[in-house]
Amino acid sequence: MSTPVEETLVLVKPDGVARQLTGEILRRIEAKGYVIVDLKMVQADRGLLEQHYEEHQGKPFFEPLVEFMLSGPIVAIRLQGNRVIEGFRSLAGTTDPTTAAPGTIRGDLGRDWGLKVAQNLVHGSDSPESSSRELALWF
Ligand code: DAT
Ligand code: MG
Repeated sequence: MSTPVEETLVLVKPDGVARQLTGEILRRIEAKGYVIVDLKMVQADRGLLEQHYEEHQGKPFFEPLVEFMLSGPIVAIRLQGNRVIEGFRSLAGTTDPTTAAPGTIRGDLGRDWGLKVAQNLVHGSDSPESSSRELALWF
């Protein structure tokens, strides 16, 4: 059985850019064999972030999340490969960086800084519907 080629949106969040981990994160993505189709550095605005995180509106971490994402530049990546949506989520690790598995981006490079929002270095789309929606927002 063959699997379709997919695209996903990856973001290196402001903590990843500020900590100069963009190269390390791209290295892991490329070492896995996924193809970087497009890439840019962006300073997001509130409107973009509110749309990007619309599923989280009303949650207690929503406003700190938007403020964090506004705090510095973000590297946005259009990534392509077979099953890349779940594959990148697996590379990234689970949301909480303290307990994300070692070997993952969040597990190896992230930690809890005692802030109101999980600063977990990367975003990856969670479904084909999300990836289409998010790629249209960012690219
Ligand atoms: P993911 O980024 O793993 O898809 P998510 O979509 O549930 O996670 O949440 C989006 C971001 O919001 C997440 O990367 C970090 C932050 N976040 C999520 N749940 C949180 C919580 N309980 N406390 C603080 N920040 C949280
Ligand atoms: Mg998510």
